[in-house]
Parts: sequence; C-alpha cells; structure tokens
Amino acid sequence: MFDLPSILRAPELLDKALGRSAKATAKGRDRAERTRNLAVAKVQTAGHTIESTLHGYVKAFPTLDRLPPFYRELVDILVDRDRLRKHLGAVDWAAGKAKELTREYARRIGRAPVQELPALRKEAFGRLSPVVRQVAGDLDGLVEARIALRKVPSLDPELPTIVVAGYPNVGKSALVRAVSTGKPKVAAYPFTTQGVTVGHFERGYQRFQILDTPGLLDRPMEKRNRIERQAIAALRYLATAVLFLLDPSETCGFPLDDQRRLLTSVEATFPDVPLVVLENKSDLGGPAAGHLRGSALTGDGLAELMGILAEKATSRGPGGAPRPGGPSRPSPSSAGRAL
Ligand SMILES: Nc1nc2c(ncn2[C@@H]2O[C@H](COP(=O)(O)OP(=O)(O)O)[C@@H](O)[C@H]2O)c(=O)[nH]1
Ligand SMILES: [Mg+2]
Repeated sequence: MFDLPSILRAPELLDKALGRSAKATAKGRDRAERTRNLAVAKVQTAGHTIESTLHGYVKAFPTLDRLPPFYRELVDILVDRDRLRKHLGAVDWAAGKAKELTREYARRIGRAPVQELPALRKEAFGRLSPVVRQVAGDLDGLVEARIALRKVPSLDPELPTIVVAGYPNVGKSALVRAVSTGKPKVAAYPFTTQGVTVGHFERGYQRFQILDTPGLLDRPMEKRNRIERQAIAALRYLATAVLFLLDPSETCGFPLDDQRRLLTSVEATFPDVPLVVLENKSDLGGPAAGHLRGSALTGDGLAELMGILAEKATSRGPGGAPRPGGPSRPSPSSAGRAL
C-alpha cells in the first residue's frame, strides 16, 4: 500500500553525498575560475544530495493524519505515530539546514580568495556532516517504520467490501474463489501470518471487494489479544457487509453450536454492519439451520447469495455509516483520540 523508498541511514547518506561530490566537475575561463567553480560544485552536490534525499523521505511517508480510518487503525498497530511524526520533523529540519548551509558556503566560496577555497570546502563538509549525524536516530526510526508499514495491505477503502467470517474449513476460501472474477490475491495483514485474501466481483457497474481473513474472524473473540482486536477493529472501517459461513455438515470439525456462538460474537463485533449467513456445503446435506443455503463447491445458491450481499453492501457505507457523505461513525478503538 505504501510505496516507500528504501531509507539510507546517516553514514550511508554521507557516503552517497561525498561520492557524488567527488565526481563533480566544473568549467571556467582560467585555472583560478575552474578551481573556484569546482569548489562550489562539490559543496553544492553534497548539500543537494543530502537535502533532496531527506526531503524525499519526508514526502514519501504517507500523510498519516489524512489516511482513511481503516489505514489509520492499521498504521497505529504498526508504528507509534507520534514518534514517526517526530522523526519526520527532525529529518525535515536536517534537509532545510543542509540547504541553508549549502547556500551559505556556495556564496562564501564564490567570494573568497583562491588560497582559502580548500579550507572553506572542508569547513562546509565539516558542518554538513553533523547535521546528518544529528538525525541518525530519526533515520533509523524511518527505516524501522518502513519495514512495519509494508505489512499494510493494498485494499481499496472506497469499494463496498464484504468480509467473510466463520470457523476454519467451513469453506471461506472456496467461496471467495468461487465468486471472484479472476484469481483472489493475498495481501499482507498486520499480525496475521497468512495475510488476507482479496477477491473482486462486479454486479452491474458496481465493483465489490470480498475479503477472506484467515486467523481473524475464525475463532472466538474472547481469545483475542489487544493487537488482534485492533486488527479486527480496522476491518470495521472497511466492511460494508459481513458474510458468515456456517457448515451444518460439521465436516469442518466444529459442532454447529460452536459455530453459532462464533456467529453471535461476530455479530457483536460488527454491530452496525449488515450480516448475511450462508449455510455452506448444501451438497453434503445435513440438518438445515434456517438460513440461506448454498455450496461453494457446486455453485448452488451463490447467485442468490451475491445478489443479497451486493444489495446489503451498497445500502450503507463502511461500518454502517450512511453512504452518501453522511456523518462518520465513531471509531471503535480510537474514538476521540486526537490526531
Ligand atoms: N462438499 C463441499 N465441500 C466444500 C464446500 N466448500 C468448501 N468445501 C471444502 O471444505 C474444505 C475447507 O474449505 P476452505 O475453503 O479451505 O475453508 P476455509 O478454512 O473456511 O477457508 C475444503 O476441502 C473445501 O473443498 C462445499 O460447499 N461443499
Ligand atoms: Mg481459508
């Protein structure tokens, strides 16, 4: 989701700046002018490299405060947003300082007597280096944040999204495969080893996202730690409908009573989101539990299911918010938290 450049740590950035500076060339009418222009060029190359690299980092990090709530919730699990903001502030300061020093020394070198140029050039580097070293810890922080933020999946928070829940082996993956146009893709998701599987389908002109979330909505909520709860909470911002799969054949290995308890708990987790229950594996027979029936394997009942889901998923915004620009719903876990 976040396309972040790789971040150089302080020594690497200084190496890069000095390396480029060493290759700088300059022209001039005579030897004295060439020497002066070369001194200016070396300082400017080093300074610009530092400045543009650091400014690039500041620009590349997502404007965290303007992220859609789904992403904000995930980013909060992964990085300490206040600390990241401080790191970015420090790096921004260093970029500005490098720019200022570069200007100052370019001007002084332009005016100084030729014999003073080598000393001035040295002095310029002597002042640029500590600026970079001063933000070494902040650059380390950015390196870490980048690694963490790569776990944020590429999902479209604007698309109506169906989140699939139910015990393992009830047929969630099979169903997502069966209804998706094209092959569902796996996206990283924080604190799940398997990531989420994202499929898409269309009805009329409307495109939908359907998500299989292994490890998240497939066992009782009581057993969740805080981080897992937050990973689930993020889904609330995304879900415009929840599809819960029951397996009355119990070939999944979980008694129907346990499955019903999970259903109740998922309902409580997504109180404002329309929920549709499908009794899957209808091809295996077994007792009916009073819901829509179908089979991810044979395709039976899926057309009707998708019609109902599409209708429910578009009637309201994510998390039950009224769809057309209505007031946003309070956040499940970060309500009132100042940005
Ligand atoms: N007979 C039958 N088997 C199914 C059906 N849906 C899924 N399965 C099978 O149930 C097993 C678990 O399915 P899977 O999609 O991996 O379940 P998940 O763990 O909920 O994602 C697989 O062997 C599937 O082939 C169905 O409608 N009928
Ligand atoms: Mg699965």
